[in-house]
Amino acid sequence: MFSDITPFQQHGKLSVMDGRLTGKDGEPVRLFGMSSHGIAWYPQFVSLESIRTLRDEWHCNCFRIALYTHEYGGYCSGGDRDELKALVQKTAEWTKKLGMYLIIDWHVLGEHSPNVYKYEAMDFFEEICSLYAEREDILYEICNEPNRSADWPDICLYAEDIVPLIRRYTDAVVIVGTPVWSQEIERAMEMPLREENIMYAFHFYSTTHKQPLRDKLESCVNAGLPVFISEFGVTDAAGGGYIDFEETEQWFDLIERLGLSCINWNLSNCGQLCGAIDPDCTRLSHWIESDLTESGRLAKELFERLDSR
Ligand code: IDC
Repeated sequence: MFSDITPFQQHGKLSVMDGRLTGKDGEPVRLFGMSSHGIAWYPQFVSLESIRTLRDEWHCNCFRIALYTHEYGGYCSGGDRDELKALVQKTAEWTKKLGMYLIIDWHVLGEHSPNVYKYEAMDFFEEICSLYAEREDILYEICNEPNRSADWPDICLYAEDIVPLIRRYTDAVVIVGTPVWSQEIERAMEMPLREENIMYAFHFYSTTHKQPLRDKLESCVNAGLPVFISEFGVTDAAGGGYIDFEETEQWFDLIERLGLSCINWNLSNCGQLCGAIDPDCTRLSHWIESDLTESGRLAKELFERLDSR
């Protein structure tokens, strides 16, 4: 259970050394926790109390806030930008108060390429990073899951504009999405970005993704590629289906062995299996066992296990 020292007090400012996420004293750090669903749709699950619950009852040391860009009501598709930004800012105050790490996720998905809304992303990161230039507990995820025709050179074009802009304010860890819904990390290995403190996103959903992807992850990490699992599901890749406990077990054996960070999709009662909270549950924090879906219970158990090692 959570002790008197907060995660941020323990590890302080993070950096990437020799391909590993590293804390202030050079120690290896593993971040784990929940991702919000899109905050345009499920803002009620993002609060001081919900994040406190994740810290104190779910053993989490990190929270990811997902800002969809393209989907209905997203940041670049008719959403109320001021309202969305206000929730990002409130969340940054809450995680600070709780001593948790925060990932601000620019949730590229339906637009396929991060270049579609590159100028909006530049304005967003400029504003947010200038606000948080002094913060040492925030990580920036600049494009959740490039997909379809968005290849690594396209992502590099985007990152080469966004990362230097972020660097004018902060040397915080930046997580960069990779092609094919953040699975083709090998492309980043062939042609890494030149900036410091970069990690590459790798996402998996255990009912869909299996041993060949684990082999690839393992060989890339062993070759020194800095990889951050900024999203995983214990469901299929569409967020539903069923839970493959055996595959999930194998993923977590590997995650433990490689000392990787991992963030579960998602903290909401969205009604899909990947939503951690039961659709009938009205509680917004301090959930009891029966408030959780099967995947919510499993995620909580996985974090507890990671925390005890
Ligand atoms: C899904 C949500 C679903 C929403 C959809 C939007 O669970 O409610 O309608 O996005 O297209 C991802 C994405 C993540 C997906 C999730 C499940 O990063 O946004 O969420 N997933 O499909 N990558 C693989 C799976």
